[in-house]
Amino acid sequence: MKKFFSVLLLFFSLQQSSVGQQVPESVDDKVQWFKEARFGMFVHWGLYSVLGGTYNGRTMPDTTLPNGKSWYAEWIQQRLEVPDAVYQALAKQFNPIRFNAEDWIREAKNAGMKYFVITAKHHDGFALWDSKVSDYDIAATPLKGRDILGELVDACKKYGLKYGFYYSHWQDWEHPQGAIPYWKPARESRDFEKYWKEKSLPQVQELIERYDPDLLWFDTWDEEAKDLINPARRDELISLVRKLSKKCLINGRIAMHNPGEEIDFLEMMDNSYPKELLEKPWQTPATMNHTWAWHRGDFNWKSAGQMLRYLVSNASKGGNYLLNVGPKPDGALPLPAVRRLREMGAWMLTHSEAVYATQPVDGLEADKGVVLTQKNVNNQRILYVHVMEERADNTVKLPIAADKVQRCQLLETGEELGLTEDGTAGLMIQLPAKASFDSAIRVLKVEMKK
Ligand code: FHN
Repeated sequence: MKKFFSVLLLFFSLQQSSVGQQVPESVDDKVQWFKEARFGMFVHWGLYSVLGGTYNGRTMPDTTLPNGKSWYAEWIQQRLEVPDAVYQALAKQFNPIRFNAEDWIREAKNAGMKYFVITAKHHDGFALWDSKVSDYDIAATPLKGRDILGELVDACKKYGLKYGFYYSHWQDWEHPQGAIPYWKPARESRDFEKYWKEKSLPQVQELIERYDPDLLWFDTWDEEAKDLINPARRDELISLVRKLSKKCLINGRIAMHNPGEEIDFLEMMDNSYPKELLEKPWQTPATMNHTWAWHRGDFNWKSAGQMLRYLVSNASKGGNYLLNVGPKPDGALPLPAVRRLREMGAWMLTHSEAVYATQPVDGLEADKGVVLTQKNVNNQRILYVHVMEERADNTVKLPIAADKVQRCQLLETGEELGLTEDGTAGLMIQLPAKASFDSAIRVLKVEMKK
């Protein structure tokens, strides 16, 4: 009897849960595209790419140095103690003869990505566009005269991707008053406000006025930023962006320690995946290997299947996955990255409807290794059941009454799947023979009766 009531309770809670009940808000909502996009490309590319993790015979990580343990390649100037003048002279060597904006954006598009974010300026302070505010920019390289960001923006428009810029508003290792890592002796006359007014705010203004981005990706990551990026400066920057653009989204890492209410979406820490549903739209910035920028000795490539599981699992919690690629100094994308993008794109080709514009399913417990997304199509509730691991008995159980289900198919092929009512667990879905699967995640499409 007790069992009967708990099953009844489960059926009832499903009816009351958010399954398919959330109709997307108005499309006038400027964050709407972000809430539906789920998958984007992040690119870290700049002078650090010329070094690719090695300087003067040392390769990161170099534990003989006091702060050499960490090994993101874009941090090489600090981690391997490259003298500022030596580092800045790399501008003369930044000559990406194989760079082709359309090649990059086509790879993103074919992978199923809906937006693109590139480091317009990382912590080293180098601007990837011809900036009127600073001479430490693309015009100091052999690319003088080329508008790299403009070419990427045009390609994004051509292929229908939203686009945005990473801008390091806090750390700036070139401007004498920009923030530097905590372990460096403080600079003589620390006047962050000077940097803020002279470089940070004007460059953000330039980026918006010149390229009209859909989002800006600011970067802080812990308490270390809290004195310099205090609420007054955070709000000043937000006001500037709002004044110049009606559409530009702002991420939470503008002030990770205290993002406030005005940001548009939350940014997780690097490669971090929340366990809970969150109040605001959100995304995880993630790497394919360890580093963000290209590192010749980083062989820690995640598999495409693993990254698809992150993507789908984020989607099941209402979040996006911003997956990074670190192009080589000549402008080519590393082949292991390209292969993974294509593998992910192959899966997305037949499964993307279970990812884009889906909603989390709150209050419905799925089996271990199974996650759920849902959407409403013509007033019909569709439940997507993502089977992330092999199942010993080749079945999936769902706490749903069988008579509420109109049809259940394997999403990729349309093959109808057998359903049986399971007395204790609700619905038992029989998967086709294991041999017929070769993809990382199998998705079952469950159409509920109207
Ligand atoms: O220090 C940066 C790092 O280089 C990289 O840009 C990441 C991307 O999320 N953000 C900072 C560390 O969290």
